Amino acid sequence: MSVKQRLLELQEHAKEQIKLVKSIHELNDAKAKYLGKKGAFADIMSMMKDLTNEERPAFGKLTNEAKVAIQGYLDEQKIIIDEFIINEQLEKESIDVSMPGKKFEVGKKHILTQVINEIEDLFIGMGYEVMEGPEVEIDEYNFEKLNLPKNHPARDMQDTFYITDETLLRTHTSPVQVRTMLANENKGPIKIICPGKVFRRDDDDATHSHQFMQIEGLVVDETTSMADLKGTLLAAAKKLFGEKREIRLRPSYFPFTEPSVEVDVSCHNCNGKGCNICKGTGWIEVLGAGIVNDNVLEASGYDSKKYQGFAFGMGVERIAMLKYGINDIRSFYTNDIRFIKQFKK
Ligand code: 2U9
Repeated sequence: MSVKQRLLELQEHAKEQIKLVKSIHELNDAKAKYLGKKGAFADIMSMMKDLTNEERPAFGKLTNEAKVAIQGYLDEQKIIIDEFIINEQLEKESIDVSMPGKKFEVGKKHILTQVINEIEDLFIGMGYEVMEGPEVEIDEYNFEKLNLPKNHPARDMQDTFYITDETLLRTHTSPVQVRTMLANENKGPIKIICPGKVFRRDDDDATHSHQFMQIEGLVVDETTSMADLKGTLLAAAKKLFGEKREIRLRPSYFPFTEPSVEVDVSCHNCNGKGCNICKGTGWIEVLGAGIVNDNVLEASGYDSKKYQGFAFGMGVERIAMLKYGINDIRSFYTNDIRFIKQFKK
């Protein structure tokens, strides 16, 4: 067999064999088999010694052409294998869009946060600013500047957790109003609500908690009157409990307001006819309020001859319990997921 025939045969054989190769690993083996040092060409090269000097260049050219052709088959097969691998991977990783998706639990705001946000929104709508302050307070801001000097009997109702003789866990958010008045350098008008956590020494039961949330409001201006207070609280009651609600004020006592009132809202359950929620009276007590005591204005640097103001305070848990029919204040804090999950928005 001539050298040329041997080369053609080898090339043809390589072409057929390389077409059958299915992986990169096999392709590397094929490359070694045909083009490697000890590969198929080694035999042919040994025929070189039997050739004349004239025949050798033509032989070299033919050998080279055969090698280039075989390298071409290897390259073509590599493209085919690469494509096959990618297709196989795509097939494996394809997504079945008709499969149901993974369910993600979306968290909700705690019901107390929802009610606080609702109350904040309604007062912001009336031009109020929201102010916050520290839960650990000094006696001076929590009591003294609110017309509750040491040994005042009204302090008994607001016994609390003391850190030192002069620092304590605040019993109401009123010190935030005090801080706002003190910080107001030009002693101009104020219109704020102050939401936050407060603490009192109490025996916990269905309606009492040693820790609860309050929202208090304070308006200070030159002509603020009881009529403004009543209009403001009526608007708030209607937004919170429905447009049909009415309010009534009953005389009361707080050291920081004079006169003071307790505020009832007509029952949202029976429209004032009398039911078990309003204990047959048609009215439900929801907040306390009054005209800011002159001593309180003066203690924070306001001229009580020029300024007057009104203030109000409410317990957020009580509002939430009335709105949503919750019968135990402890439910807000015991973190039973079945309770929390009921108040999805
Ligand atoms: C300043 C001046 C006056 C805040 C007020 C009430 C009436 C009130 C209670 C409601 C239920 C507390 O959460 S509760 O137990 N609050 O009745 N709070 S007037 O008066 C202020 C506050 C700050 C400087």
